[in-house]
Amino acid sequence: MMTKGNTPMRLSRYFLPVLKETPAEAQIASHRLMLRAGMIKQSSAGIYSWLPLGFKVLRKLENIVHQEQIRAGHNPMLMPTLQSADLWRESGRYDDYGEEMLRITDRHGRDLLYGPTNEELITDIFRSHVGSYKDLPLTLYHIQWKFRDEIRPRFGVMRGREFYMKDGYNFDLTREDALHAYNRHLVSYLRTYERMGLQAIPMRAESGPIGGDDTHEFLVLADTGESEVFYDSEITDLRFGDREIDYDDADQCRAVMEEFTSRYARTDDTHDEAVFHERVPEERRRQGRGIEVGQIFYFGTKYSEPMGATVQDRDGNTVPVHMGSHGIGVSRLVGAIIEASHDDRGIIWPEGVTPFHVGIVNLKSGDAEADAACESLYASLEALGLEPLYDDTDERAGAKFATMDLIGLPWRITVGPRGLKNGVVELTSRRSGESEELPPEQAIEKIAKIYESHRTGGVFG
Ligand code: P5A
Repeated sequence: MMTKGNTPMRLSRYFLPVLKETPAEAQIASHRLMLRAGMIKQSSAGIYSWLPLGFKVLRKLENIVHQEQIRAGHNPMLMPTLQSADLWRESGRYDDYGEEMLRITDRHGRDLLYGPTNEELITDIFRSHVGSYKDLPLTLYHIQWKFRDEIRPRFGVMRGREFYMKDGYNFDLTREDALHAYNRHLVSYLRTYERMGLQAIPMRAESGPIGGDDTHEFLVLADTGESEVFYDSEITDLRFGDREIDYDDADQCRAVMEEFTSRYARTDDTHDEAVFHERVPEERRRQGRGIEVGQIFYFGTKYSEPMGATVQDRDGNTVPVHMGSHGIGVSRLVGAIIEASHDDRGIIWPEGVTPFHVGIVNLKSGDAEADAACESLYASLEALGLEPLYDDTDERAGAKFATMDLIGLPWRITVGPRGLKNGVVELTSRRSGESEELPPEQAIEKIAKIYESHRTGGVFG
């Protein structure tokens, strides 16, 4: 079992500044709950500090993204946040991008910008090092902070100005190869979101400032989503599940892409009421809202041509490479998961992304037997590579339960003198609210079993 990077924690040592009051500025559940659970603190409009609990979830998501990217054969790397304006002048986007781009001048009077995306920077790296079709196909990606000076940052991390994005870029010899890369990304994204406990539906969308005609956005259905969506209800029955896929096999990737995109599903930018009515029977027509958690693009030679990113093909001709880019809104996903999974009492983390696997509540801190039982549970869980959060404080039981419910750990073990007399602790599911009494060893076994299929290990683990 994987133990790398695990951090179990005692609440008495943890920085978890939960709020009793509901912050007035927060309009949607995820924003309210992230503030109340002490996950983030706004530093200025659309810019947040990630406090320990929020940071831990962000890292879990990042880890899943890395693992699924690497599984698909993509190369992890890291590019800077600040970029030279000159590169963007080469592609023509420096002027086109508009006021969303934060422009900076350094002490020598050179124009820089805080990257809103990295098509230019990666194309520059590619053209400096790659010259032959033999080095293709190639996909490079990183997970890095981005800045977009959104006119109306809102809903906490959902529409931030500074936000964390996984952005990947594929380089291929032909349009056909690049479409394989597109489909490969679509498949790997389906897997990625499902591991996070989410259903994200690929929908036809507009490409905006990134460019190209082929693009899908991935949307999580939620009433508070910013995008209006129209879809065939059949699409919500599709699951990627645990099927094995060979990402190098273009036919396999295409088949999955077709399965998940053949039914009508569009955002309002591309919605066509006539086509909707023609293709979808009335009882299956749905209109709703969604949160955009990712987008994939194929834009051909839009950047490679003006920037001279070329390779020699098999016949010795110099040709511009075909490219696409693919983004996952990692910080937005924290909010999207909460929007999709919470109740009146707080967050309910899916097992795949929970900051701690299980909470241990000591009903009588200071009682020698209760303390010893909790310590033993804590040590056993840690030895199994799991991350418990142990509430060892001397708060009242009610307050301890309220905090556990608010921060949303999927499982809680409650330990008290009365139960211990009978040799049992209580195991409670946050989602169903159901509890069962069982001996501590059995509670541990059960928790270990639940998490067997949700092991994320360390970064790249
Ligand atoms: C694809 C990667 C791009 O930028 N270039 C590189 C392409 N696509 S995108 O759709 O514009 O952004 C990718 C994802 O980033 C998230 N996102 C945001 N998250 C929080 N706050 C924002 N202001 C914000 N803007 C974009 C979205 O999830 C989007 O799908």
